[in-house]
Amino acid sequence: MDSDSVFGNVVRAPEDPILGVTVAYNKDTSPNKLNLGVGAYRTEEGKPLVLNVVRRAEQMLVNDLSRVKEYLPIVGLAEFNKLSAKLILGAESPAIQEKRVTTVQCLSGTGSLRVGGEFLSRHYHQLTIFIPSPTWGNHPKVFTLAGLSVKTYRYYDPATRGLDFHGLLEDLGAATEGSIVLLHACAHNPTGVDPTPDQWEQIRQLIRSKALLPFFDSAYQGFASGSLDADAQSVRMFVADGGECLIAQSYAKNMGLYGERVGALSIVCKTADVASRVESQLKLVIRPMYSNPPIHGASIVATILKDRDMYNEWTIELKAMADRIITMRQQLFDALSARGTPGDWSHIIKQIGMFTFTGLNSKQVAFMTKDYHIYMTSDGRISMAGLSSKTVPHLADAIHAAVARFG
Ligand code: PLA
Repeated sequence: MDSDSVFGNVVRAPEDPILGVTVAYNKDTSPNKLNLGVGAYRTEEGKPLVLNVVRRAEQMLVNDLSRVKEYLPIVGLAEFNKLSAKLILGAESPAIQEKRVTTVQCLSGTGSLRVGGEFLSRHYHQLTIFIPSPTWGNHPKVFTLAGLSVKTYRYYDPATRGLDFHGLLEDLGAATEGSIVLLHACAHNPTGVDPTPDQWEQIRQLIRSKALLPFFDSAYQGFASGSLDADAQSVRMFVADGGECLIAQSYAKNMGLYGERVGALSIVCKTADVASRVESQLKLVIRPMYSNPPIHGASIVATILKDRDMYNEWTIELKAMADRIITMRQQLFDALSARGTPGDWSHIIKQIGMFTFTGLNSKQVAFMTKDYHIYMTSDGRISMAGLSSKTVPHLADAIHAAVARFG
């Protein structure tokens, strides 16, 4: 009997709004089922992809018998950390040369955000973090548990399906001095709407003038435009002004290392001395949390980033993934146009990155899941990376029917 258990009064928790979509998808027995929930890249054949260059790096690691399985230091693999900072800040970054950047290896993007959040809650004078509305569903949970107090700033305007730039400036302008501001470095999730370079510059000026602290979430470097440098421009703009910031990097998407949980947290400081003291405190955050990070994923990344040929091979494979996603946008847009689906669907080709924020409502989404076995998050976000030329017509039929039914 339940009542005999010391856990008898535990209430069943709901599934995660994103990862729970995969749980439901896995239970569906339809041969036509399609998972466009979680942002995971699939090939034209609908299969998960391990990059060639990653396979090659893994072979090299396996063949190298001098490699052992000892613990990494608390901050992770030194070479990986150095190369990660270079990747996001640029090879010639003065901040790196001046040793003002501390980088620690963390458990992918999520772990980097969490470690950064806990560091701030212990050592920063302002405990409020502003996150965009909407944002990745895990952000508020990560930062609340890290001990920060979460507020939102306006970001997306459903009427224009674009950036609510005026609202953003107004909300950040009204934020208490020193507040932390979470910014998506590129390919904003879930909206696919990014500020233009001019808008970024205005955001930067506002943030600096109010001494707000930028915390970048860079989960999609290379996935938005296909160029690693172009997708890092927002971050580099803020680092170039000499000010301080935090950056959480993930290799889940751009190297397809989802399950390896490999990422990095960089904190750009004013001086080398501050950076080294900050690092000493990051170790005190990490040690009681998971002691030290895993070795395999970081070794793959370091092997690729330090070898010119492998790096080049990676950029080509990365661009191919980004291009395939962009092609899917065009195909879906064309398919809806061909069907004469009511409404303006041009946002499908205008939005950037892994996701399209379709504007479909939760009723329409539920209908598409029930009648068409298409799985997506209830906010109407679809992972374009999960789509292929073969499945576009099925999705277009479903959207068309959903709009006709609940338009
Ligand atoms: N930040 C943003 C903006 C993300 O979209 C994601 C992943 C992460 C961080 C964390 O990724 P990582 O810890 O795996 O590096 N978002 C996914 C997956 C792709 C998820 O929800 O966990 C998504 O479907 O939104």
